[in-house]
Amino acid sequence: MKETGYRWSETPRKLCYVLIPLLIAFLLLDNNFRIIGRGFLNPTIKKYSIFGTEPNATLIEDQALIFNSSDIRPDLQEKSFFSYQLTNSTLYTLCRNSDLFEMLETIQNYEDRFNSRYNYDWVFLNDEPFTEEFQKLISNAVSGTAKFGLIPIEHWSFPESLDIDHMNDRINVMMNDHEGPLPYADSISYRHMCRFESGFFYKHELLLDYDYFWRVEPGVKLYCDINYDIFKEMVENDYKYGFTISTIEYPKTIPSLFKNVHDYLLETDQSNLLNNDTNYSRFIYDSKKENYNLCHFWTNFEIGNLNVFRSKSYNDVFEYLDKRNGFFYERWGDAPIRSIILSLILNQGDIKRFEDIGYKHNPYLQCPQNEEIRLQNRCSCNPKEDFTELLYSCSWFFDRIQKELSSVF
Ligand SMILES: Nc1nc2c(ncn2[C@@H]2O[C@H](COP(=O)(O)OP(=O)(O)O)[C@@H](O)[C@H]2O)c(=O)[nH]1
Ligand SMILES: [Mg+2]
Repeated sequence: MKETGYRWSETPRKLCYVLIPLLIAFLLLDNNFRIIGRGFLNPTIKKYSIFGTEPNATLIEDQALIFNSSDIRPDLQEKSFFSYQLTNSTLYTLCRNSDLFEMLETIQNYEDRFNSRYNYDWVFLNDEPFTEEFQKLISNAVSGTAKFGLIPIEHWSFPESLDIDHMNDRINVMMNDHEGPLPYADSISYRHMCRFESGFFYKHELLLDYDYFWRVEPGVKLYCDINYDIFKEMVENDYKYGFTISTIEYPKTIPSLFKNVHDYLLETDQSNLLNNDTNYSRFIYDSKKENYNLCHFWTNFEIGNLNVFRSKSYNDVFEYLDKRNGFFYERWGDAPIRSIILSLILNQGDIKRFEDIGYKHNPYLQCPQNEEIRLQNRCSCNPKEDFTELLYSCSWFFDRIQKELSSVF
């Protein structure tokens, strides 16, 4: 009897040794078989997968899976471990190999403030092949999968219709402006960059897999935690485009841009888009001067629905403008191009200003004015340096228009 009793009490104990670790492992995995909360650990643990299926799978043995459930975002806690699904989105950066160390700083900041909780992918594009060193150091810093792509030459070269001598003459004029040379006046690579970001990035094969992108540039910085899935915010509210800072364009870089937009609208019988309360035309169009008011979303921070950029309505306008060669004869920026097209083709409610985000691209900072938000999100920016309400910002104007129009409808 004594022996039998011993055996019966021993068996459940042994079973517990097997079942409890299994249960814990199960609880720590999300439905993509990724470890929930791994971002709260050292990012080096990111590539650990119990099935070892992720490339370069590494488990840093001494990084124990210390899991503090109070660290988990409230929405994850509420939704339970098993229902959280990432959106089909990626961070996206266009940069050069020489941007490596500035980029690493920015990645570390974006990971700390946001991505280490979600592990979204990050796509890097370049007009030259990324070096091995670039790929190694960047992959190590990104908590999701880092992908590296080369831009096809046809998306980064002069159009056949371009008259190079004429372009050089125009560059000379810009360089000798009586107020001094315009920014990037003589830069050909900057012109390719603006054209690529206006009409080609969303066609790159690495971005074709995604529905949303968040553009990030080397050197930019987040000043507050983003304690929610910003992509999910876009998807669930059906926002097509999100921004933080907006400002005014140098008119001398776009002397003929609006005339060309206007011609396009006339030729396609869509002039009504300029005097329309259902889209965002009021944000970009000065109806008294019948001209572009120079307001644009600052595209170094933008979150967008790639399907909008791939749409016929976006590309028809882009292609029309591109044929005018203003990217080269003048120095059209992707920000005014983007802002004009989106303001015309999107409907009220489609564009979101993320006023809760602390963000800086030199020289402008957006810093939340609400102290509660700053405390909650551990902001480190000085609210007195916020650009939003200043003269050259268009964000206060954007807010005013939103308010006016929402009271109309
Ligand atoms: N690969 C590549 N990226 C570029 C080039 N020029 C600019 N970029 C990237 O394009 C973005 C905008 O360029 P930036 O110099 O920051 O322009 P700014 O913000 O208008 O002053 C940044 O992400 C740059 O890294 C280029 O010639 N090649
Ligand atoms: Mg920049």
